[in-house]
Amino acid sequence: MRFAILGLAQTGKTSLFRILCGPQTHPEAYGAHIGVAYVPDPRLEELARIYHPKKVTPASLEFLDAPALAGDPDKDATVFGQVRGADAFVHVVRVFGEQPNPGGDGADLETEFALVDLDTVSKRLGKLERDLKKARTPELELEHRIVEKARAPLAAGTPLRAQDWSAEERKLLSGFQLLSAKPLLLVLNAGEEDAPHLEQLPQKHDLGGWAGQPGVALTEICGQIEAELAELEPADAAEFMASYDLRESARGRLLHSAYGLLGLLTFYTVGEAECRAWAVPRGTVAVEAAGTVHSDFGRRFIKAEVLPWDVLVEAGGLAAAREQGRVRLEGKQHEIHDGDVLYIRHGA
Ligand SMILES: Nc1nc2c(ncn2[C@@H]2O[C@H](COP(=O)(O)OP(=O)(O)OP(=O)(O)O)[C@@H](O)[C@H]2O)c(=O)[nH]1
Ligand SMILES: [Mg+2]
Repeated sequence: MRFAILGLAQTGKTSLFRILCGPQTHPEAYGAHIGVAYVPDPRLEELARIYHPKKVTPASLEFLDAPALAGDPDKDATVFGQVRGADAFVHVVRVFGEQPNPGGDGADLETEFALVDLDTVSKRLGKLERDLKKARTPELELEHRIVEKARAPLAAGTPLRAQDWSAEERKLLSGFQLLSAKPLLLVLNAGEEDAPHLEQLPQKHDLGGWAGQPGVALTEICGQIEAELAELEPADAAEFMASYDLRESARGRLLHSAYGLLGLLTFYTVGEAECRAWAVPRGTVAVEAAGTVHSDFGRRFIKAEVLPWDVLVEAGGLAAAREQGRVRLEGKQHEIHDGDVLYIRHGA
């Protein structure tokens, strides 16, 4: 799952990227960088205490630090081209410095998204109408109906993620990689004077319209301080946080929001070699989960042994949990729950 970090120049995009991914990042084309953020997970730590594995691998999300936006759809076309394939966006807006206008900056990007999408959709409609004149197939008519349905809100400047879509409509629209259809995490980046009362920022800047919108999450950070924090040892970090009256590091909060926004859950695989957490969408079934772990496991799936992580911890291991009859044997279509541990049985 990949998030692209967007925002105007000097709003704190790279600071946020460093908070999430640390210093190990990979340069991409056109000045963008890609990094991996590991999701802090106390449940995984407890599982690792039983197995003492060689390797502990938390779930991860990818972030792309995109070049600054100019605030104009024509000038921003290159950046939008780079981030189009992301699963969701993080929009960093400035709340520090001179005359911050986070609500306005947030709304401006929504307008840009809608304009760019309107262009994509209008071009597609033109093509569909030409094709329909040649042959009226049910497929073309269906696509025409869906694309036409998307055009109306875009023309009014409303993002597509705020609309109700059926699964069929969603599937078709996802092929167009429309910007305003993707989930959005709006990050208010405040100055250090706001560090002790970050949660009051949405009220202070009148962001009422943003909170609670479908497909939108809102988080406040103090980017500059927390980017420094991300590079300290844990003991130094605690002291540093206290000195700024910061209660919780932004990293955990941001990743938690990102997880919720994408509707993800975590399942685990355990063993002496590796204990690992996996992030998958809610609704994932056993055979899909197996395929995430290894494509061969998905193809040759037979059954999965499933038990909640805390039951495994209480039993002290999979063998003991089996003896106690606390492990269920599940088939391909069994829906995975957050916190499940899977032991996948597959053919050779
Ligand atoms: N006061 C204050 N300044 C900040 C904060 N975050 C960023 N800045 C300032 O903004 C500058 C740019 O921060 P970056 O994280 O590099 O911002 P960016 O959005 O990546 O910048 P560009 O990539 O150049 O568009 C920093 O050098 C700081 O001076 C903050 O939380 N508070
Ligand atoms: Mg930058």
